[in-house]
Amino acid sequence: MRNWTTIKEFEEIKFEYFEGIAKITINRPRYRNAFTPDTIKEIIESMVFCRDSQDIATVILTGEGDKAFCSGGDINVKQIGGYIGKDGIPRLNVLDLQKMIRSLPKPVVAMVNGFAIGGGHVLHVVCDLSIASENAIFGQTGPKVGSFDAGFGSSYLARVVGQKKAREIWFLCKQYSATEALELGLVNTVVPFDKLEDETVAWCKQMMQHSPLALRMIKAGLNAELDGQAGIQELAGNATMLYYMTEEAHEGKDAFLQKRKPDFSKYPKMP
Ligand code: S0N
Repeated sequence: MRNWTTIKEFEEIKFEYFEGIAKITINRPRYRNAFTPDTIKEIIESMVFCRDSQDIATVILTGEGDKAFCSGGDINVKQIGGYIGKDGIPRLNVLDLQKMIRSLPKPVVAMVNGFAIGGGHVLHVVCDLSIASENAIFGQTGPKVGSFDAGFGSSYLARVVGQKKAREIWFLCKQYSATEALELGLVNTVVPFDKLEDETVAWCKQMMQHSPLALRMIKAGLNAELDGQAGIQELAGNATMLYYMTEEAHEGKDAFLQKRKPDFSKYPKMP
């Protein structure tokens, strides 16, 4: 057992830390870890913290218990126009979270400990890596229960498993075992439930031996290929960050502040 320390107390999630790894656990096992708008708000707040923290290199997303990773939106609070949280406003803020997971400049690993269904399935799909326990079950239910995710939940899924399988997953609303998910390339590996956290932490630790900037740029590049202007913006933002680390960029800033003409002639023009 690892000694996870609580980063912040929340009502619907756990947010914990261990040796460079943040773990976000959806903590609603009574509802198979279905999310409400408030669950999502708490995860987004935690993700912002992970993004800013110098101590956090990788993030694990999981669900409490041995039954479910996440069973999607909490159908009890689904109303006309979206899901209702404490503020009474209907929303689909899980879409904000999907974008955030994809653009977080650190690896996000789904530790799939049971059912990953509906919007919960989409959450694992948008994570960088998925590590599943043998009892994990995967599937979309939208067309059966009156919802659908035609965004990342369909288009990115198709990039992962191919167009035919993505259509099968959505049109037939079948459930897939962990072994089937592995064969589909939907998850990276499958381990016994009692090894799930060990394996996930081992993968995180292996990534943490590598250059965080290299991982960040690879993630941005893989996103950019799929995400159009938004993907280019993300990749370009990383390039700008790197440029800001150069003397050449400082010369422009210094010249402006010193009220002189910048001298960029000394900087290399790489082939
Ligand atoms: C997960 C399933 C397969 C587990 O089955 P199992 O083990 O037999 O347990 P159950 O007895 O069914 O469940 C135990 C208790 O948990 C409650 N519960 C389970 N899932 C939910 C849920 N999603 N919401 C609320 N409660 C849930 C059960 O009701 C039960 O309670 P009690 O004990 O009181 O009977 C099985 O539970 C299952 O199939 N669940 C439903 C899964 C589902 O259909 N989820 C999809 C919901 N929709 C989305 O996720 C939409 C995604 C989304 O947010 C979105 C994104 C982009 C664009 C649009 C949308 C959109 O919302 O439309």
